[in-house]
Formats: sequence, structure tokens, C-alpha cells
Amino acid sequence: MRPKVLFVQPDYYRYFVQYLPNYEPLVCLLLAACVKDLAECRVFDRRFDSERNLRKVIREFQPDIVATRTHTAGEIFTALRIMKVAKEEDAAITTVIGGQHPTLLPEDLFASQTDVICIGPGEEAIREIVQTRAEYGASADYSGIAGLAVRWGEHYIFSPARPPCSGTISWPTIDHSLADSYRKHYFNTFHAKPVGFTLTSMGCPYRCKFCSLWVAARGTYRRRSPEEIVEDLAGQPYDFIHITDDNTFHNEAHAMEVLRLLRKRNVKKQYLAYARADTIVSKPHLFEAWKEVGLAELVVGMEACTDGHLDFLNKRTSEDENVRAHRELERIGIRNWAHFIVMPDFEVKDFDRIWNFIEELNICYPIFVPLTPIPGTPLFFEAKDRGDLTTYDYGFYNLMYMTMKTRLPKRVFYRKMMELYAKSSSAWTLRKRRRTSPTYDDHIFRTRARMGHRMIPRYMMNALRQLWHEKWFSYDEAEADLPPSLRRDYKPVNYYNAPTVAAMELPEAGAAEPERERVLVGV
Ligand code: B12
Ligand code: SF4
Repeated sequence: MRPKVLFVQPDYYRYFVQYLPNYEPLVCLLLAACVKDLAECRVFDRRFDSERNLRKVIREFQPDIVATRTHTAGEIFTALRIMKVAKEEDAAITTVIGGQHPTLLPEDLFASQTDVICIGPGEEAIREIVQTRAEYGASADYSGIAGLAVRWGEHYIFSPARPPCSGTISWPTIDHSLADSYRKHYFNTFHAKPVGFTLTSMGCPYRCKFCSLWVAARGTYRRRSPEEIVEDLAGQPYDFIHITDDNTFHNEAHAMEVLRLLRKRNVKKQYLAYARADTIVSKPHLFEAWKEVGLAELVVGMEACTDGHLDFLNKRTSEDENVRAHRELERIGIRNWAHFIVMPDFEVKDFDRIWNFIEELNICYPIFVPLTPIPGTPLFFEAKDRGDLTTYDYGFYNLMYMTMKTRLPKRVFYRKMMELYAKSSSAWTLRKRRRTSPTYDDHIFRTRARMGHRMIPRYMMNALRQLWHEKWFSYDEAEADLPPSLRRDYKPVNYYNAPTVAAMELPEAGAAEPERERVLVGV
């Protein structure tokens, strides 16, 4: 009989403020597609369904494997809860977890309810896990499968690494109907309609200091074939698609080929994608052409408005490129979701400088992100070693809160950050942008402003909770209960995370890496 696999998208963790678009659980659907010939699959979206129903589904469906994931660091707690529920319902279920946090810091998932942790890409790993479970049943030994940490009594065994390689990857066709029972929840408020999402490439050749993507991708850049991408985009049950690659337009020839096929097939959809400022400046023709096939918006990591901060962030762009990139997008008619990093060393004048920059360029949709040492990245280990971390609850590590020491008192820091949001969505700004920006969209601007107003009280409550946590938290008393990566004795020795940026200078893309010895680590 074919094994049964229940893929569970975990619920948001506390301190997360719900204001983003809700998308299909792509990873669950992708992994289900990877094993569709081997197993009977179901998808449970815990974001929109209760724990009671999860228990009910487990009892009815009787899965052999419950597979879940984390999106942000905080979700290690909700994912652990899901695996606990699975084990409580049936101890013979094999629990499997993957995602960026388990990849970079698998030790944080060591717990009696976690059987298998996937470190790195999951497409092949999940197939081998399902095959092994089908062959050997509940007592299967998964430690022969590469890229896993496998529970072994009271310990975990690390199998040889399965690092990703640069080059072409191929995804099977996704069966979107597996998530049909939650379809009404998949809605993007900005666009007032459901929006699809997919990836055309993964990883990035750059090494920005704040970014976790190249760390998790081990410095590689992988992309799907143009034919497969166009098939995917055309087959999506949505007419607006968010292409959430890390760096979509890095390879011009590839981007042009996708464009050619989109035109040939006459695919008429709209897209939101990501691009670097220097790519926009150096290849405006690419974006002009993509605009014609439906590229409506870009997330542009502008990050800073001074060359000093850009250099510190290792962004490899300049203030001038940011200025020119925005002007190009305005000329072409592509909306710019310009992202700015709010640095811990900001003084009042730095907040003002960012606002002046936005005003001067007339940017309609800026987003402000506090510099976050994403767990498992070199920046995280540096901050931890220097004693710069102030927050020891991973629930706050979701790019919305400042979890490090700041030069300004944190209350002032948060107030200034909120002012940036308030100013960028005020009635005065609305009137100015409407008059002067060719990419102004009334619905999006007003929705962003409305959501901001709805979000701010909840956000400020969470920020106050964070200040409370920072004031009263005793590291010495709580250390033993923290996830291992937050403890003093944690050493980033695993093959994915690395203590410094220099240590991440990896072998040639695609070159084989030495196999790791199996190591035993206590639970
Ligand atoms: C798409 C996306 C979103 C979508 C989510 C859509 C959805 N329904 O999942 C949207 C735009 C809504 C979103 C929102 C947010 N996101 Co987001 N998002 C991404 C993005 C760009 C891609 C993730 C993805 O789906 N990748 C495609 C899959 C196929 O790749 P993968 O996740 O790496 O999974 C592979 C392996 O890890 C493994 N694997 C993964 N899970 C499992 C499970 C099993 C069982 C197995 C075997 C293997 C396995 O196999 C997969 C295939 O190889 C990543 C950046 C990135 N490139 O990873 C950020 C990213 C994950 N997001 C991030 C953040 C912070 C957020 C927000 C908190 C932002 C905010 N402040 O609001 C919110 C929170 C959302 C939430 N809690 O659910 C951070 C997380 C940082 C961290 N480690 O804590 C990331 C890494 C971006 C970043 N560095 O800035 N996001
Ligand atoms: S260019 Fe973007 S995806 Fe690439 S390393 Fe920098 S921030 Fe990360």
C-alpha cells in the first residue's frame, strides 16, 4: 500500500502582525508534487485551520508521515507543536521538518517529537524519506539519506551533506487543488484579489551582510528552465503572480528567453518580482520589455541612502544607482516597493535623511525593515558574540522588530520608524504622489495606508512586549530553556551555517563538497 503523507503549513507565531498577503503553501504543494507517484498526499494549512481539526484529520487520514516546515525563526515553536500533536495522535507517525531555520540551525528542532530534519533542498530528500518509510515502516532508518539530521534514541545523527549546486533545477507540476479547501483565504489585500506565487530561481550570487538567502543557498544560484517557468506561470489559477525569487533578473539571457516564451504563448498575466537597483540601471531595456508582458511591480532592495551604509551592508550598489533605478522604474511605469533597512546605529538625523530621500524621489510605496540578525547567518553570530543581541525570543526575529542594541533609546527608535510609515501614507503624501508619480495607484496607496493604521496599535503592543522582555529577561536564568543556537556554548559547526562572511567563501559553484562524518549530538 502507498504511504500517506500529510503536509502541514504551520500557523504564524506570536508577535507576527498579519498584514501581508496570504499565499498558497507553496512548499507543501511542491513537496507533495515531488512524491505524488509514491504516496497519497494531503495538505493542511494550520494558518487557517484549528489544532482540533488537525487532530481530526490525522485520525481520519492516518498518515505515515507528517511533514512540516518553518518560514521564519519563530515558527520553530509552532512547527514543534504540530509534530507533538502528530506524535500524540499516533506515535508511529514519522515527523519530518525542513525550511531555512532547520537548514541553518537544525539543533533548534531537536526534540522528542522530531524524527527527521531536512537540511538543505527537500525535493529529492522527501522522495527518499517516503521510499524508505514505504519499505521499512515505522522503524525505518533514515540516516542513510543525505542532507538529514535523524533522531537516534536520545541523539541525532547527521548524514552526509546535500548542498545545493548552481545550475538548472526542475520542479514537477504542482497540483494546486490540494489546497482548494483553503482557497478563499488566499487573498492579497493590496490587489483586492487572490494572487499566486512561484519561484523561477533560487539563491543569489551576491553576499549582502544582512541577508540569509545566499547563506541558506550556500552561495549558489539555481534556476528553472524557461519552458518550465512559462508552463508554471500559464497554468497558475491566478492572473496576478508574485515571483518571489531572491534575484529574478540576474541572468539577462534567461530572463529574455522567459519573456520570449511568454509572448509566444500569449500569456496575459501581471507579475510582481524582485530586482537589484544596479540591474535596473544597467538593463533598463529588460524591464521595458517585461513591462509589456505584465511586470507591474518590483521589490527593490534599496536598503540605504548613503554609500557608507550600503558599503557596510556589502550591497555593492550606490546611492546614485538607487536614485537612477527609481527614476527608470517611474519612466517605465513599474511600481517600486523600495525596501529600506533601519540600522541600529541610526540617530534622528538618519531617519530624517531616509525620509528626505523618499520625498525627493517621490517614492510611493516604501517599506522599512529593522536590520535583523537572521538566526544562522554570519551577522547573527557576529552580533551574538559581540553581545549586541537584546532579544532572546525568536518570535521577534521576523524583520519587523529591532532585536539588537540601538544608539537611540528603543522607544524613540520605534517612534521614528512609525513616523516613517505615517509620513509615507499621510493624506499630504497621497495628494503629492497622485499629482506627480506616474506609478501612483490609488487603491494600493490607500490600502497600504489603511493596513498601516490597523497594524500600528498591534505592532506597538508587541514592541512594548519586546521592551518588557528586554528589561526583565535574565539570560543567566533562562539560558538552559532557550533554543540551542541562542545559548552561549552553541558553536556554528554545522555545514550550512558559518561564523563569518569570509568563512562562507565557498568552493566554485557546483564543485563537490567533502562528505561530513556522521556525528552524534545529544537531544
Ligand atoms: C515566498 C516568501 C514569502 C511569502 C510566503 C508565502 C507562503 N505561503 O509561504 C510571503 C510574501 C507571504 C512572505 C511573508 C513573510 N516572510 Co517570507 N519569504 C518568502 C521567500 C521569498 C521564499 C520562500 C519559499 O517559499 N521558497 C521556496 C521553497 C521551495 O524554498 P525553501 O523555503 O528554501 O524550501 C526548500 C528547503 O528549505 C526544503 N524544505 C522547506 N520546507 C521543507 C519541509 C520538509 C518536510 C522538507 C523535507 C524540506 C523542506 O525544501 C524546499 C525545496 O528545496 C523567502 C526567501 C527565500 N528565498 O527563502 C522569504 C523568507 C522565508 N521570508 C522571511 C520573512 C521574515 C517573512 C515575513 C516575516 C516578513 C514580514 N516581516 O512580514 C513574512 C512572514 C510570513 C509567515 N510567517 O508565513 C524571511 C525569513 C527569515 C528567517 N529565517 O527568519 C525569508 C528567508 C526572507 C528574508 N531573508 O528576508 N514570505
Ligand atoms: S542581492 Fe538580495 S538576495 Fe542577493 S544577497 Fe543581496 S539581499 Fe540577498
